[in-house]
Amino acid sequence: CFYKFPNDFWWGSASSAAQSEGASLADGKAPTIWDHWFEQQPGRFFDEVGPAQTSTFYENYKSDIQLMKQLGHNSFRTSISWARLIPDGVGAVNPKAVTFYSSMIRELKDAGIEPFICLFHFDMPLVMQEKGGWENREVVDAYVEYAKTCFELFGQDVRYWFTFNEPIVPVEQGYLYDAHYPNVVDFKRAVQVAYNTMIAHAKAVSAYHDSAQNGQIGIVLNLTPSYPRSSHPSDEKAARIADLLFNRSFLDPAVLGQYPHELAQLMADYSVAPQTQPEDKELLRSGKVDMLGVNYYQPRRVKARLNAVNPDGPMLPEWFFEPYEMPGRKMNRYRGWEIYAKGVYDILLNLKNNYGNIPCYISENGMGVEDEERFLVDGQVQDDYRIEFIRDHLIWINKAMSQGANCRGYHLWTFIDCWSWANAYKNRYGFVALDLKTQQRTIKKSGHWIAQIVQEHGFE
Ligand code: BGP
Repeated sequence: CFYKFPNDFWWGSASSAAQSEGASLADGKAPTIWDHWFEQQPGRFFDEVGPAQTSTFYENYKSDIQLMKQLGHNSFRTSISWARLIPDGVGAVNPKAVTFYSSMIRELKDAGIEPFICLFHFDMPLVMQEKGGWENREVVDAYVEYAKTCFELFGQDVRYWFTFNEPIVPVEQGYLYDAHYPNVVDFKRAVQVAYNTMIAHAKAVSAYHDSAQNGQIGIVLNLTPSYPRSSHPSDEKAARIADLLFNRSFLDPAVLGQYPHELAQLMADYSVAPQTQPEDKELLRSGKVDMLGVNYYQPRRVKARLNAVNPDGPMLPEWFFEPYEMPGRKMNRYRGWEIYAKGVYDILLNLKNNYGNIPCYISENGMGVEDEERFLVDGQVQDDYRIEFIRDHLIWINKAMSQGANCRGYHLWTFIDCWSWANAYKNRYGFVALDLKTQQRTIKKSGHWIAQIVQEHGFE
């Protein structure tokens, strides 16, 4: 059987400014929360390679883009750094940043690679976080001005924009689970952050539409299908609430322009509803996306809560369910994430059936593996496990498409092994291996494999 993909399918990989550019305090760039956090916690990060260096894309973008071309890419997703473009968060634009991003985008276009550009990939400018981050509506307005600046500066060349990457991650990791800066654990504040992010998103979408540019704008969401342990009503209820909290809390306002009634009710019942402004409902309604980026790594399996929660402990999403480890599940043991390729099919069918079959792109999918040097043969990483991972997911994507799902592209996380927020360079994800000492790039087996798939528009 040949798994055929449309000739105009987008094939590529994804990265982000903070994780690939490096030069994090060079050429006028101001610090983000990541630069700040990294400095605060020496020794915490593997290898001590931080955002100041990462994979030196700022310096090497021209040759890296040629490498993308060699790997058959016809699209590439990355982000613009707000702190590089507008170092004070508001006001003056940094001319060196304009030169860099214009040149990078032009270089991609000249190589026949379509840029998919995201405006915010976790990298809050420190100066904005100091004003309260997303809890402060002033920061929302500053973001919208930054977004408009990007549309004006780069909108001639960029046809695909994303307002945010995985907006739930700063909410969970920064305001619930104490894993990212600002290390707050407070459900009510987390809800406010989530809500204000979506207001910022909706305003940016409307601003883009008002600018009458010739392109599309969307948001990248990490969708985690929620599967109940059993069909028992209490397990199903647990899965429904997990879905509400982790998926529909962003998916519904983004695509349908309103929050699910059940979610609003739940927030009210627990006295964690966000502060709103009278114009917000209309803002959300008029800020619906044109398309969606879907990041998919793993499903969420849950069961009804059996053990009572500690009422004196902080409120957490886990009050409503318990994680469930399905026996026999396939694991990526390096990252501790389940591998379940059918999840991507379930997401695409859900978008088809319940979200107007909105056009979507797989904006991230991938497999992080530790110590890939072990798999070196004649200087090339033999990452057959990654090929199998991608292949399995593509088969399910193909099946969803044959049933009418509106998926238009696939981007692997990531192009060149890159720096990661909590794990630095421990887990390698790329089509291209990076030697941290020399910054030398070497194409892995999967990189050659994808080039062939793109050329043949599919595989057997
Ligand atoms: C996604 C992020 C990426 C990337 C990826 C891999 O959530 O959008 O920025 O980091 O996950 O995750 P990790 O690097 O934590 O292994």
